[in-house]
Parts: sequence; structure tokens; C-alpha cells
Amino acid sequence: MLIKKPADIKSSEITDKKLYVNRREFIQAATGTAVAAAATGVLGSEALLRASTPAPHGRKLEGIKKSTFSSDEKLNKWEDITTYNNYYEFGTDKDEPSMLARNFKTTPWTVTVDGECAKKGPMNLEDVLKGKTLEERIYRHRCVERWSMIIPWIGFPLSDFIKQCEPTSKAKFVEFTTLGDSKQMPGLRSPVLRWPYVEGLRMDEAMHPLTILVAGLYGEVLPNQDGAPLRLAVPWKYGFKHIKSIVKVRFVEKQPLNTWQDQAANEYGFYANVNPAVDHPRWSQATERRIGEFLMRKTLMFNGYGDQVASLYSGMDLRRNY
Ligand SMILES: Nc1nc2c(c(=O)[nH]1)N[C@H]1C(S)=C(S)[C@@H](COP(=O)(O)O)O[C@H]1N2
Ligand SMILES: [Mo]
Repeated sequence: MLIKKPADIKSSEITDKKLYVNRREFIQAATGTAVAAAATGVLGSEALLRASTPAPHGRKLEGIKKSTFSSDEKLNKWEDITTYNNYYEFGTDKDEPSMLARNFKTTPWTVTVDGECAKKGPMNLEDVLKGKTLEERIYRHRCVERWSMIIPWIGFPLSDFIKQCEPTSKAKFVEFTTLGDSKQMPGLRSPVLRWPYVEGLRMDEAMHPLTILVAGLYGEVLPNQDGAPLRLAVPWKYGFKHIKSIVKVRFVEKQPLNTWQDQAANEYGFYANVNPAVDHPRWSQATERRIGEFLMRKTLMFNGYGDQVASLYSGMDLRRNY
């Protein structure tokens, strides 16, 4: 069986939206039918008859604070950020989540807190958001597939949530789990990943002021394809760390096995720090293509956040801990 995973995606596929609309036909022409068949993903041939759809505009979020952590680079468009997504629960093609997550139900939403902490149990989303100041964080976003975007997330420091959970001294890592609802998520019918999607951070990474829980985009509630109603943003790490639609937060003593490490440990590590000096086994990570631009850019160490985060990894071998 031919299963498509990010590792199989060639750099030739990393194209602008205007080009990737015809990507399936392009792949077919370029590489033959086997890959093309896999690339039709969850939608199958039906996808050829449908177009990717930018998310409808949602409710405006109130009282958003500007953040000094924001990048001043040119923002990617709403259309890019809501039609060029990795969210395998809704298909493995970039445009599939925009079509297949449209009716995903995000209310009511419960986040269950568990593990090494005093305040365990289910929490509804309103309680997760209660007392938090929403900030606009314009972050660089770099996928391991070598594309990048500039995204105006709306969120709040993950540390504010963690403090509320009162972790014990045994809590060395935080593990996050995505909803795994095969009724709503057609991607779960495919064994492309072991579901549900899991990610983790070391406690100091989780507590870092740059690490946020995201509830919005461009001043509005988060679109479904971007991980509504709650996802992570850790801007110095590759995209796969940015787990979407979180339903579980667990404080643990041992390093969690994150989904992509589980899938291919030689290609995707636990740390996933953006590092132009460490190649992916099958391609260089020295450059990236900003969606909407033509020429490749040089990738920056820690995605340009080195001043803030390099000290977290002093003494660590970042070739081994990729
Ligand atoms: N639950 C879940 N979270 C996920 C993924 C996924 O497939 N499922 N893909 C990851 C990858 S590889 C990337 S690059 C980012 C993409 O986030 P974006 O669509 O908001 O840009 O989501 C990450 N979070
Ligand atoms: Mo990614």
C-alpha cells in the first residue's frame, strides 16, 4: 500500500497556491500514476471536481493585546493560511482540510488535564480561556517540508494554563493529544498515522514565553483547518510540533513519544528545533520557500528565535537531538 506522508512530498510539490490547485494533475504528469493515486488522498477523485476553500470569516475576538514578540515581516494572506494546511485528520493534501474540516464541531469542547498535577479533570474551553489575555503574536511558521509563512495568531502563553494546572515536581514534560473522532475526521479511516495525534514539549519549552496556545487568527476565532478551537504554536520548532484541536494535556515524567517520531524516528525527532545545519535524511533544511514568494530563503537557526531560546539547549548535541 502506498501511503503518502510528508517525507514523501517532493520539494517540487512545495509550490504556491495558484500552482498547487492543479497539483494532482502535475504530479501525475511528473511522476506517473502510482504517486498520483496516493496523492488523491482522502477525497479521492472527487477532489478533482472541488476547489480548496478559504475559511469563512468567524467571530471577532475582543480585547486583543499587541505583543512585543511579534515579527514585523509581511503577513501571509488569510487565503494562504486557511487553504495550505497540514492536518492529516482531514486529509493528507494541503487543500483537503479546507474542504473536509468545514463542518467540524468545536463547541462544546473539553480539554482534559491529567498526570503529574494537582488540578486534574475535564475543563470546558471557556474555562481554559477564562482570565487569559489574548495577544496577537505574529510568528514565523516553518514546516519540515520546507515551506514557511508569517501568521498573526491570537493566543496566550501556555505557561498561564500550566500554572493553573499546578504541575508537581515530577512533571518534566507536557504531552498533548488531538481529538480522534473518526465520525468527524475522515483522515482517521486511513492508517497514515497512528491516531490520535500526539505531541510533547519539555517543561521549560512549554513554560517559555514564546510558547502559546492559539485560539484565533487575524483577530477572529481560529478556523477549523488551522486547529480550532485550540492549538499550539512554538515558533522555533518545525510545524509538526504545533498540535491542533487539543483535547488532552498530560503532565509526565518521561519524554512523550510524539506522532512523527513514532512514524519515522530517523526523520522526525522529539525536539524538532528548526536547524538549517541538520538535514532531513532526504533533503536539506538550509532553505525554505515562503508561501507567496518565488525564491528560496535561507532558513535561520531556531527559525530566527535563537536569541530567546538557544539557552534552553546549551550543552545539548542538536545533531543527535533533532
Ligand atoms: N492534529 C494534528 N496536528 C498537526 C498536524 C496534523 O496532521 N494533525 N500537522 C502538523 C504539521 S506537519 C504542520 S506543518 C502544522 C501546520 O499548521 P497550519 O496548518 O496551521 O499551518 O500543523 C501540525 N499539527
Ligand atoms: Mo509540517
